Amino acid sequence: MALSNDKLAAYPHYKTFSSQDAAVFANDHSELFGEHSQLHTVEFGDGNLNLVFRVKNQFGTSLIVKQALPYARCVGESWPLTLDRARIEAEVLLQHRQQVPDHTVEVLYHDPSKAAMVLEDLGDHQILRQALIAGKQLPLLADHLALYLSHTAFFSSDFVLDGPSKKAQVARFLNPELCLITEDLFFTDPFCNHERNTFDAALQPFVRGLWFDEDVKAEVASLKASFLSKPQALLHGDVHAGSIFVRHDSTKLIDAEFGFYGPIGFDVGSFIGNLLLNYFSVEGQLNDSHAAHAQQAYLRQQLTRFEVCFNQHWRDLMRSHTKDAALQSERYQQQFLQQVWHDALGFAGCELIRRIVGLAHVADMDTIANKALKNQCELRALECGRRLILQHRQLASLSPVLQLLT
Ligand code: SR1
Ligand code: MG
Repeated sequence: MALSNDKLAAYPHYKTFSSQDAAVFANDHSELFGEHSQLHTVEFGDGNLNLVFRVKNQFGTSLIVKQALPYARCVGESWPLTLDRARIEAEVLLQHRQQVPDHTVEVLYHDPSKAAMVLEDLGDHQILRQALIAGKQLPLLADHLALYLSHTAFFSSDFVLDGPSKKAQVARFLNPELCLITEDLFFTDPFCNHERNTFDAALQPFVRGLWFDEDVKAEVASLKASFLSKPQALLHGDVHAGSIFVRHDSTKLIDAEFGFYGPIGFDVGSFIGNLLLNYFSVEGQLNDSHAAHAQQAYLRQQLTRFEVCFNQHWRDLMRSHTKDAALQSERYQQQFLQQVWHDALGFAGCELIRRIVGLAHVADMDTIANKALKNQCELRALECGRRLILQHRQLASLSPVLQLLT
């Protein structure tokens, strides 16, 4: 497919892959298939931005090829988007996999000039969002996310890297175009009457209330300022329930194209926000009230467990792996962790609101068939989001939030 788009100017070797191109790319850059393989390829990407192919041979061996398009897939060519996001994604995943190999998808090969990469196939896993909507309970989810988020953040932070190395990393992962998407969709659009917003008419009174609430707007402004100007660690940048593959005993993060150096609380808060979105959707998704209560109890338990495990990892890491002499101050370390939680709870509040009011919704809510019930679930989530935003600087931890949920 020939495209004319100035995002392509720096990419003379770029061509949007056909299924055949994806098969050749996977075969050329992996030993996995072997000489007599007959390859079958399907494009099955259902995300907002990219092409995703599964290339499989007649023996069932398979790989994933992911390629960035020079525009946002969910909107079309009218929204041009940098191809550099494929490089960022591959490099973030490679770095995160060094810290947490068990919970990061494996990048087998990547070619920035083609904006493409070969990934291990996680076909025996399921997207977390689908699992949660179906009422599945993943017992190790909180432990795994706490490990992933604490280790990836800590080892890319000032606690470990010296000034010049950290600044080189910050420069390598500036990711201005993808950050701008988050700056707009997460912090700006939902809090004003923006044309990209979409929400049901029944939510109008609540949403309009938000748009004119100066207290909410001031808190969101300070959260956005943190997102813009707090390069604490190399974030995944988009830890929603569609970026996490799960199996009963396994959890793997994928899709790190929004990666950049930002506030540690952003990834933590995005994850918490997504569990809360599912929590508020449960009554609309699960007809059996016993099953619904059990699912909500599971989600509260996982949120509690996540907080405990994250704090434990973070304190252990700060105590035993801090290289910077000044940052070894115990009092500073306590204050730092406290600040991460203040930020995280505020970001979680924004995630709750932007996924109901903004451009990019979540299936947890959108697939609730009964409209009145859907709006009831959405309003509860919006109210929780509003409170989190207003109170995040006073909230020292998740537990008072969870108490409000019971
Ligand atoms: C146009 S991109 C919309 C959303 O999808 C991504 O996964 C991010 O969450 C982004 O905000
Ligand atoms: Mg994604």
